[in-house]
Amino acid sequence: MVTTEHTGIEHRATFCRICEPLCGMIATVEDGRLVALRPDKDHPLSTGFACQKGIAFSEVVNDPDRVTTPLRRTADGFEPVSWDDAMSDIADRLDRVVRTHGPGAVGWYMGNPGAFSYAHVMAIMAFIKGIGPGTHFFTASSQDTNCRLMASQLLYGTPTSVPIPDLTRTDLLVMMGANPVVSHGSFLTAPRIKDRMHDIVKRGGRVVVIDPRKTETAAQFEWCGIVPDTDALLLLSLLQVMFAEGLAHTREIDTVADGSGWLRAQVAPFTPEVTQAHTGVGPDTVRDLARDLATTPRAAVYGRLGTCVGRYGTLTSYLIDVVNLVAGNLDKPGGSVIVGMGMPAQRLVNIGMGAALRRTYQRTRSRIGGFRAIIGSEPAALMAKEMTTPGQRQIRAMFVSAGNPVLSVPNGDELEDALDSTDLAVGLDFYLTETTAHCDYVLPVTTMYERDDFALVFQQFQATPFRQVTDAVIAPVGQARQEWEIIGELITRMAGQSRVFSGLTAAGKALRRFGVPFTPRMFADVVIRTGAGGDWFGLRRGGLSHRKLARDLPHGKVLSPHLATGTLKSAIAYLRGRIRLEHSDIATEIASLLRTDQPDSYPLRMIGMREARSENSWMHNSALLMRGDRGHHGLMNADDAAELQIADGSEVCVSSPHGSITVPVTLTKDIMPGVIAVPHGWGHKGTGGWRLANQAGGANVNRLTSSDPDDVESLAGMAWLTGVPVRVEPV
Ligand SMILES: Nc1nc2c(c(=O)[nH]1)N[C@H]1C(S)=C(S)[C@@H](COP(=O)(O)OP(=O)(O)OC[C@H]3O[C@@H](n4cnc5c(=O)[nH]c(N)nc54)[C@H](O)[C@@H]3O)O[C@H]1N2
Ligand SMILES: Nc1nc2c(c(=O)[nH]1)N[C@H]1C(S)=C(S)[C@@H](COP(=O)(O)OP(=O)(O)OC[C@H]3O[C@@H](n4cnc5c(=O)[nH]c(N)nc54)[C@H](O)[C@@H]3O)O[C@H]1N2
Ligand code: SF4
Ligand SMILES: [Mo]
Repeated sequence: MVTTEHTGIEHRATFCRICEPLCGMIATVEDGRLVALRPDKDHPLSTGFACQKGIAFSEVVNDPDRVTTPLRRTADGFEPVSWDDAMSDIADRLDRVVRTHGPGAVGWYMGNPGAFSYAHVMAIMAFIKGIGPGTHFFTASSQDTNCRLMASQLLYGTPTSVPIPDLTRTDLLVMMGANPVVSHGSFLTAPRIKDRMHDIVKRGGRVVVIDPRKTETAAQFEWCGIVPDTDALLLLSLLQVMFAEGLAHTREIDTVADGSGWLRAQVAPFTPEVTQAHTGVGPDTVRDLARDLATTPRAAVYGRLGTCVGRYGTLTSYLIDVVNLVAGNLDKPGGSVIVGMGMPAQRLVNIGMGAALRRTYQRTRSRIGGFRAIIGSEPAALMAKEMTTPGQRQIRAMFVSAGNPVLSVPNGDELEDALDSTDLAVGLDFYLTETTAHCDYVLPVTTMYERDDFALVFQQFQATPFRQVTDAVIAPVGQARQEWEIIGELITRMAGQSRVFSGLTAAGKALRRFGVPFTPRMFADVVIRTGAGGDWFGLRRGGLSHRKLARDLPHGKVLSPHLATGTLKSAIAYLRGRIRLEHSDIATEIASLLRTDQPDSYPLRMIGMREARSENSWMHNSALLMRGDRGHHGLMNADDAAELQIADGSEVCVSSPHGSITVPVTLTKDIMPGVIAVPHGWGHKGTGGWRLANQAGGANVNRLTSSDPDDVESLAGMAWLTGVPVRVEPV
């Protein structure tokens, strides 16, 4: 909707895409320039809420440090070049790499903001498919969600069926490894999530937060402290109690799942007394929680980043769903629910997709470490080694879009050298970052407000089913272009020179012959029209299409007040339509749980910590967010610090077997003994072009994490980012 106050000023309804709630925003546009952002009061779910980052985003759009022309690296820095020069040189060099070394010499890393642009994701898929078999693909998900997807692949046969807690109806929410008061929720799209959690308490329910730190979320609800990276043991003990005390909903389990006998035998040794020594959670607490979960009619366990980035991410994610199943809470109102897109043939779509993705998983192995591919992606922790290790499929041309892996992936130093060693490195970003500074070309992209959007990836994680699309609210700043346009042009240029992409461009030509140039929006339209609430191309009167949403419903539309339940079968991709509990890979993980121990010289465990005014590595250049001289600091237990003679606010040296950093620490009682929390995304050091961020500096915490294949989680290739053994010393 556009309201014109007086000539030149417009207020346009749109939505924020920095993080997952996708809060409604009103953009004030003056003479084509985005001058302000404010929360949209008419958005049915965020109802006038937006966080500081969302509001500060106009500073990113208008940042004087923003890259707005293509840049080429020279011996002494970067120089602006024309799009045509940049694209023709990139196409030539890429063509040479593919001709000489084959498609396996090409790699792409897509970072977190990529997931918020459906067109960006689609274009990369087309690119990788077009280059040919063996092309390497990495995403931020191997530092985030791949194990959650893998657990779904094991249980339901497809990584795309991921349950979420039915937030608006639950009476007991157990949150493990998530801090939504700061993060605003993840794999759970729920605007005003903090309010929705307080609603649970208001209706007489409870929210229990299991976390090594008494976080901003834990402080507002009930906190249960846990030793980092031991959640799998806690979950096993919950299951042990449920089976031993006859609380397990056995009839229900056997109706929907195969393998309950196997499961029961697996969990039997893990009594709360056995697990307590590892988790630090007392047997009474475990028994009470098991009883509450199994007897509260509307209860759900939800796990997120903290349960994904330890050494057992897949096992832990698997066990969270299994606890929900055994407690009788899967696919129930107020329980844990797989949402899906609500397509009429959802089950058939899942069966087809699940079979294809399972086949890819079985057939592909990463060159380094032999890891299997989760939705076609490899472990990013091994990306540098894939560039530097000679042999077939060594990466020689590397693309990085919407990511800053030098700061976000283990061993950034190794990655900097690796990028420098390639024949071609190209970054698609609107900043010169610690990563893109190592690219031969940096191509300027539009920000989210300079492109149309439909948050495809997040539709199935909505706590309240909802649809919204947006047009671009301003034209691209400077010479910025959308990723899909850049990739599309590269595909066209390459197809002109070699045979790669000829299939894709033929399909594009065929469409154009019918008078329809292909745009990603066509795909979004099909999804909207065939999904829940869609118009089924005219068959359903009053239903939604992209056009209708854009034209008539600028603040979006709630599809129904609550999630649909009783839909489990359509989410299962196994032909039998039943959940599979028994997996030898899971048994192997369980067997290895008690074997791992802490090296003596690294007695503490490091965890991560997100901050309200940061978004991973990339919002440290906004004056609004950096006000008050913000800098990087860790958080340490006051008793541990006293023992080490460390004073509040002093600098400490944190070392792991892989590296060391120096960072000031704040002391607190609100963290488990033996644990230190250090935020990631800092460590700006002047290679990047963001001046304010560089001034703030900080340390790259991922110098402490491991890029050794032995430390990568075996089932989903997850980086090990929590519970990292460290030593802390005063400096
Ligand atoms: N303000 C802000 N918001 C963000 C981001 C940001 O950088 N800043 N990043 C966005 C991104 S990319 C994501 S993926 C989401 C993540 O959102 P969340 O999943 O909510 O993740 P975090 O906020 O990192 O919270 C993870 C919690 O897990 C705890 N933890 C660490 N190790 C363990 C463990 O072994 N067991 C248990 N039980 N807990 C553990 C940590 O103490 C922490 O409180 O946030 C998004 N939102
Ligand atoms: N130790 C530790 N490491 C972590 C984590 C942790 O908790 N602890 N968290 C992990 C998680 S969950 C994640 S998601 C990753 C994030 O890791 P990455 O995605 O690799 O890094 P970001 O810092 O999010 O960098 C995003 C980049 O994208 C650019 N950008 C923003 N919007 C757009 C856009 O629309 N298009 C393009 N082309 N570029 C854009 C920004 O300028 C920035 O340079 O970090 C992971 N690393
Ligand atoms: S919570 Fe996330 S989506 Fe909402 S305004 Fe803040 S950054 Fe944007
Ligand atoms: Mo993430």
